[in-house]
Amino acid sequence: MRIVVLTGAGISAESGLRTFRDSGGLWEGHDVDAVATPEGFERDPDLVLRFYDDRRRAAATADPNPAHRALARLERALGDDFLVVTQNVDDLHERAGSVRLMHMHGELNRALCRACAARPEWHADLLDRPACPACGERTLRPDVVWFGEMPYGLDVIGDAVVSCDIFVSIGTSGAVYPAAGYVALAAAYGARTVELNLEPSDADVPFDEVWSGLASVVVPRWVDRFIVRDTR
Ligand code: BJW
Repeated sequence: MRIVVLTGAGISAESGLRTFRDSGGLWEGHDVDAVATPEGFERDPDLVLRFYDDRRRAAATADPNPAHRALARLERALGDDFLVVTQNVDDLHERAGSVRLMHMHGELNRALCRACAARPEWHADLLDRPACPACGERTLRPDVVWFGEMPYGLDVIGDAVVSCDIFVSIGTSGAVYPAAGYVALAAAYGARTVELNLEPSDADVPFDEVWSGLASVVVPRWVDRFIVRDTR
């Protein structure tokens, strides 16, 4: 049985990281065009670098919650038949123990060099324009995928989505493509589709099964269906 899990900001909300579109969300006070487009970066790089430096620091002090840990537990049980595709740029899945993981919208803990396209691991601020470790140019930006840019790993993700038996969407509003289209794709290829969210999202097609509630509560409950005994 193959399972693909798509996660969004809602899974990290109870770790203290704000979501994008909920009331009080991250982009209140920040125009999306200003901080999440290449054009916004060209217009005001300091604003964008400061925005991501702040978020990198916030993510570093956050801890994985029971939802992240439950998915890592399920991966240990299913091995290669399990894949987490996250839209999140934090590293809470890997710190919970997930290994089979795709960061389709990039990672806060990587930089992207606009001169040589290197993608070094990066944990420090970018605002002071550090040099790229590969080419020496001071042309680093956050390695995150902004609107109008191509997400990472689409071939691998697409293959996994069309061949899974169960597709699960956790804590995402279904407002951003191509991720938002995966539920329809999985359903078209015969997968059972499941949504775990605080409230039903805006999906293209109805899910077969909907579990409403906090991720920290419903994700471990859903995972426990598949695991007989794992005390780690
Ligand atoms: C809880 C909870 C709790 C709260 N427990 N739940 C049609 C097809 C293809 C593309 C497009 C299209 N139409 C438009 C496009 C272009 C565009 C797009 O989608 N625009 C929309 C505005 C319509 N997409 C793109 O530009 C993408 N690139 C692209 O399309 O390339 C060409 C291409 C074409 C065809 C095929 C393939 C490629 C790139 C998108 C990049 C998005 N980047 C961002 C920023 C990343 C860096 C950063 O983090 O700053 O990614 S935008 C932002 O939204 C971020 C997120 O990953 C993403 C999704 O947000 P998410 O995770 O869903 O968060 P929220 O806040 O929206 O929802 C939170 C949810 O949690 C809610 O449902 C709550 O209920 C729930 N929740 N607390 C459980 N405790």
